[in-house]
Amino acid sequence: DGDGDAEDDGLASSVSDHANKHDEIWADTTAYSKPHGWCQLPDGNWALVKILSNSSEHSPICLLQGKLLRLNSETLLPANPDILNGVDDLMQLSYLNEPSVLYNLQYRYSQNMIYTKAGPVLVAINPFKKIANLYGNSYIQAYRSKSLESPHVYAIADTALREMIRDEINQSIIISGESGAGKTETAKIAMQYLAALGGGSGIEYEVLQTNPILEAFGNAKTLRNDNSSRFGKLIEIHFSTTGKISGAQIQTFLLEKSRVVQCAKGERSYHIFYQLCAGAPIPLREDYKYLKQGNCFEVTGINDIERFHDVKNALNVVRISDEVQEKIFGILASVLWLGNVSFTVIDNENHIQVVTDEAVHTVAKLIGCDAVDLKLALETRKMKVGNDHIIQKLTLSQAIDTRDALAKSLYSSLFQWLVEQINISLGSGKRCTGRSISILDIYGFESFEKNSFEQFCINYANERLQQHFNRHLFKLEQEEYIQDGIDWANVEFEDNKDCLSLFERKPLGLLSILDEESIFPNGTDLTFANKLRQHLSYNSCFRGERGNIFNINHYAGEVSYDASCFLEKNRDLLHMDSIQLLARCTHELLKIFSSKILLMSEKILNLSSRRSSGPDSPKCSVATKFKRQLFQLMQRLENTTPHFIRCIKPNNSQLPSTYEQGLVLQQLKCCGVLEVVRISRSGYPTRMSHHKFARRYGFLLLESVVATHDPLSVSIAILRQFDLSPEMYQVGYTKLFFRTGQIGILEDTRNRTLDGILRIQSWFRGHKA
Ligand code: AOV
Ligand code: MG
Repeated sequence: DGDGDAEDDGLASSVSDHANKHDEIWADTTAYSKPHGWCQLPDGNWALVKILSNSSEHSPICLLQGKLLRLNSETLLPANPDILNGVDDLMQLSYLNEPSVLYNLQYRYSQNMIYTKAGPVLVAINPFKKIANLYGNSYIQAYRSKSLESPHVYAIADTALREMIRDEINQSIIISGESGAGKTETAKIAMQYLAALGGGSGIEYEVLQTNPILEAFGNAKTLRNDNSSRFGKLIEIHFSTTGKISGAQIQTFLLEKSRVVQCAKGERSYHIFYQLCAGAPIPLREDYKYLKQGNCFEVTGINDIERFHDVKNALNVVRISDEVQEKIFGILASVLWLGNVSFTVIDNENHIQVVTDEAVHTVAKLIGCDAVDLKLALETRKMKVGNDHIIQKLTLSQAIDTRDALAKSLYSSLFQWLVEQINISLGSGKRCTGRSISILDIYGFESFEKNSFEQFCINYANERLQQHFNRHLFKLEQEEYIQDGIDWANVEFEDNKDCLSLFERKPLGLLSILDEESIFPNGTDLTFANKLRQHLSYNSCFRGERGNIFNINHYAGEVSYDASCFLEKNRDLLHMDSIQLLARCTHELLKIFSSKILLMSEKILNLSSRRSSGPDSPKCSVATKFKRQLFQLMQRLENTTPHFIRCIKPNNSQLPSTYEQGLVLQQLKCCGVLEVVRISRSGYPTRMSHHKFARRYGFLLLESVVATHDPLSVSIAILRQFDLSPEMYQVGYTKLFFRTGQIGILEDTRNRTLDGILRIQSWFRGHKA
């Protein structure tokens, strides 16, 4: 074996060749009789090495791509026997170390097998390309009939459907993962399966057509994902007692409003704006300031004109008439034109006047009000002082805020209203008589260079979801042990409760301090950040920095937040003058919107007058409302049987066939897959039925008990003969449960014995000849 020289210092040079060639290393999975191991290369990637000698006194000598190396035994991790190559469930791996898991996933990924089970969880690695022979009707039927059983979203949806009918319990499919990992696509694939199997009445087509609408109005290009969801969504699909879809209901969570008026370079506002402009005769997009600031109009692979037709078609399907669609587009246009409304400073106190130009007139025309009224609402604010009303002139920054608040409010009201219309069409008004399957697709964990209030809320939501994930997986895992009757002391697990309590603690948690500061007359983003530093530094998940900056150590990594605009975004005020303006508009939808907004703000005013605080009671702050929504969501999910899908992003460039080990590892670790694997390691990850075990290893027995005994006795005899220490396995009613690595020992002996038999056979053949 090997003809190179053993070199102590050879690693660096041979390794540098290998850094470029690691694909080859991964591909080198030919049968081996010597044990293999993983060694970490300087670039952080892992390479498979053959271990030639491994004694206790000397460091092991290994063969890496034809070169002999002496490695530090601590850097060498055991590799799995090759019968376990590319197994479709990570639980089958004897060694669950990081390189083994990474290798297994990569091995499968390179063969377009993007789905792998990690015990009860489905891991889905984003292929960033269309994979042939994976989706569509014939595959749906194959999973239905169980002629295909490899891991798949279809298989998860099928299990959910079966369990819903069998157990008469509502189900949920919970999809998580970082931004761009493939959650929204996965949700659609699951919906496709449910629609195909539960179809018939035609309502399933309507359910599917909600996707293009919500994506147009709620998704946008970000630096992470060209089609990033900027809202959370739970779609509950209702089934009749016969298993047919009878309707659906959609609940959305906190749309990112700020994107309407502001987005980073290289990002876009919501797709629908570009679709609308692309459909117009002249490309108007670049004339709109709200769209111009991202300096990004086209997205490769997205045809805005085609999408616009799809959206219009989908709107028709959910019974939104052409006439109403025109009204919707009118509101969208008014939002864009609002962004073009500009101001001139008229005195040295920075007071302003609205420039009377095309923009103001167009907005007024579109929303159906007098241009003079619109100008007044943007230039001044009515204030109540004692019993008198006074009129206050706005400064430039106040006027810009007022204008942007109006635009944001118009857009988010439109979004809310659309969801309501869709729900009416999907028949959520009717009572659901049968059972349901809910699919959860929220915005994934985000960490940008600059993270604001939106990331704060998004990451908080992911933190909540992570807790739900942890609890259920520990529970499931431990239930299997108990079911098979083995001794089992409950496993303690590290959860993210410290981070959640950092957010939720009262009175001194992130959210309560934010609310406190939001109603405090002298509160600013800086005083908020200072209070955080003052009160939260004890929590290991919090790290205060200078100025507005603070860091939170999330389950998925540390994120640095900038508190600028936190208070304003949390208050989310639309001034009474703007609300009254909308109420007076002749545009029909705006009347509906304004009455809703008014209702909300009256609630706020009532609450606050009772509490005698400012006009923005913390009871209705954005963060608190969001927290309440999340709690309700968790309660709803608790009443369902969950099915988890973890989406993984294999590279940050949205490229096909590019698997970055470090990036995948980081997600596996932080989004909990390695966590599940870690729990399994402390438990008994390898399970084999007595029958299979007896057949595979029975021939190794010295006494021949095989013929005369049942599989259970044979299994026990094998375990005795190998002197496996009792804490390394458990004998269940139907299966054997092994600790990590144990089956590898048996497998090695089996291979050596088989090898010996083969050698003896060939020796005999040689001597006969
Ligand atoms: P996300 O929902 O997880 O991100 P998406 O579902 O939008 O991510 O996926 C991002 C992109 O990856 C899609 O637009 C597709 O191009 C590609 N993709 C994902 N899954 C598949 C698949 N199964 N087959 C082919 N391409 C796929 V976010 O919403 O940003 O957190 O907020
Ligand atoms: Mg998404």
